[in-house]
Amino acid sequence: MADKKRILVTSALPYANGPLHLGHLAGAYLTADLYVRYKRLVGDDVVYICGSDEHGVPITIAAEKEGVSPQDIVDRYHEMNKKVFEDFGISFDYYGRTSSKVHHQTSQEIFTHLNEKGFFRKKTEQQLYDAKSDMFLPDRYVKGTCPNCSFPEAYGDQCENCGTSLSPTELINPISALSGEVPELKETEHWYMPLGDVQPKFEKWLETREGWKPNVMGQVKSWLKDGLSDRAATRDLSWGVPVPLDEAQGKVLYVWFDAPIGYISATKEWAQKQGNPDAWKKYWQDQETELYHFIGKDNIVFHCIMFPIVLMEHGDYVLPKNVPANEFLNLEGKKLSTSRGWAVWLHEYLEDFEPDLLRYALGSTLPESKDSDFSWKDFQARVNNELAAVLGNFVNRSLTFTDKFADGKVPELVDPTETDSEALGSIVKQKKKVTAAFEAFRFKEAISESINLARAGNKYFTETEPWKTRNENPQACNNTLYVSLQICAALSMLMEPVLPASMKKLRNQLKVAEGLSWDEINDFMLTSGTDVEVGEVLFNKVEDSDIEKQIQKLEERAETNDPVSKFPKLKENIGFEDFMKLDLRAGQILSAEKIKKSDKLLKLQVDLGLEKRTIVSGIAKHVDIDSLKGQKVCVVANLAPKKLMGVESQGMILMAEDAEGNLKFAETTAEAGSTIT
Ligand code: B3M
Ligand code: ZN
Repeated sequence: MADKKRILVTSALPYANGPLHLGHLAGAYLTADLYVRYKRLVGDDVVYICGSDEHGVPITIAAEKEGVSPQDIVDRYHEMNKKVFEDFGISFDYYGRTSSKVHHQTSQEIFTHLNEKGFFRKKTEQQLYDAKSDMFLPDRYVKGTCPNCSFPEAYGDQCENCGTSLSPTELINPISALSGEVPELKETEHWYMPLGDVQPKFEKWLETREGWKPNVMGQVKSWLKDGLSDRAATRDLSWGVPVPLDEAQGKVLYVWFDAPIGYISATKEWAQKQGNPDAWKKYWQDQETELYHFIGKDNIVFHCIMFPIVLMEHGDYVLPKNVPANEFLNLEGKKLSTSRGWAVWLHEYLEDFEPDLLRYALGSTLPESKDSDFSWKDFQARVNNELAAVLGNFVNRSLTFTDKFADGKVPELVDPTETDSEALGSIVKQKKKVTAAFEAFRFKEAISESINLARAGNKYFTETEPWKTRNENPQACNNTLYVSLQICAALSMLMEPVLPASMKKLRNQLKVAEGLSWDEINDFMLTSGTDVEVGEVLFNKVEDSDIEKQIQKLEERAETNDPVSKFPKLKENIGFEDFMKLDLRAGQILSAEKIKKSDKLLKLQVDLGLEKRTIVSGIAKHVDIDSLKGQKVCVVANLAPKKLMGVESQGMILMAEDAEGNLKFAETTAEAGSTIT
């Protein structure tokens, strides 16, 4: 066997601000796991690192939306995401988190080292500031119109419509995402990475990279063509890694500065856990290491340009050998969108199906070189027509025939025909193709060439008709079973990366030892005379009704989240202070009468606990006036009094309007006078 390589693989650290969906798996995790599992079988020294990205505006915005602390958010989703990865068999050696102490220290050390080398350029600049919330508005804290495509909902760091990366001050008509106010400009000081200065050196390094995917290299080249500009490594925020300088009080490191360093910190923590705290160094500081970052295409600039420049300028670290980024996965022909509910959540998937099925179906449609589509129909077809009808069926017929006609043992191969030898030969032939595909990060191809071996096996089984030869020519039958079982054994290893749980079952049935290496995949893995076992069916078919249920779930959720639904669009956010100005109280209607000359208005006497009020309300057409007495209601108690049809109204009753325009009481069970907050 060739010399063992030292390989460090990372998958993008997902933000711990929500659950994971199909798009995540297809982007940075399944491919990396396929690669890592393959490389482990090859016998290389592999460490696979990931963890939660717990800083940045995506976290604080999620916390503000829910009215909880950022720590609550990251604690919740770190655990949830870690578990779902485990359930899907994503085989990280370590899953860290960027809120850890080791991470804070590591990022501060790297910042300090770069700062002492004079890498950063300190600049004072005008930035958007929300006076009402007393806060600068970096990144997603500001929304506005994209200067590139005029999309009205672009963020301060990026337009999700055209993909352009932006800085907040480039937005047309910026609005604070916090208060809805128009921000002002205010001076602030930041530490910038002068990427442009390093560009020539960086380009030289880039030229030495081999085998990068055209979609990745293309994007990198286009950034370089435009010329790299300075990027701030610091932010005026309170959540994050504090900038380790006295003069930078109240500032934290930019999340994209600290997050990739998370790969290093997590490797340190992994090493500590191994009981060998220095073990991380050889993975990050010995130039023999092959470093691979697996990511989605939206992270290319950070992993292919910014982080390599940081590492290069630091001087002590290994730079990536390759960054096999994926494109995007669409869902049922439409762009995935968590805000619109157009997503399949991984934890929900697991309520209905086995993880291996999705690993296979998704692995077969990965957006490797262009965007691809996941549909439930395709999922069903992959499971039924490939996993069940080809792989499962082949394994099942090979084992049941052996059980019935060969005493449950691997028979001898005697005087094989050309057909037998050819089928046996397909093992090594397909193994070569699968190996080449894995080495070139062509995972779809690795999977399809693996299943092609099962296909060849199935075809061979049918052609040699063991159900006939078992009477006419028992040795021919034995030869068919020998060859088929060898193919099954090879499949149990070749398909281990994509189907870890099912292939383990298969190895058990075939008595293939655990711990074999890729080198040991050949056409004589099973010894004649070995007992094999007919086990449970490996893959059950997915019924139409299973799929319909999924599609329905998707559509229902999309409807409730659809921004162009039957309900009016949500109004702009208001600040908490604005909300607190309202004095809402529980009340109870004492009496109701019609107001003359009006068919809409009712004059109500309402008990507000501390006092009684007269309230005029436009609900006459929506309620039964005789049943109003005793009705509990919510009242806006501090609305300025207003005369309506000659009657002074001293407040307002809260009503909910449905899609047809019917008004219903916003009810309460509280005692009259209770405050509503
Ligand atoms: N958390 C962005 C993302 O989830 C970011 C990746 C960090 S990798 C260092 O898309
Ligand atoms: Zn745009």
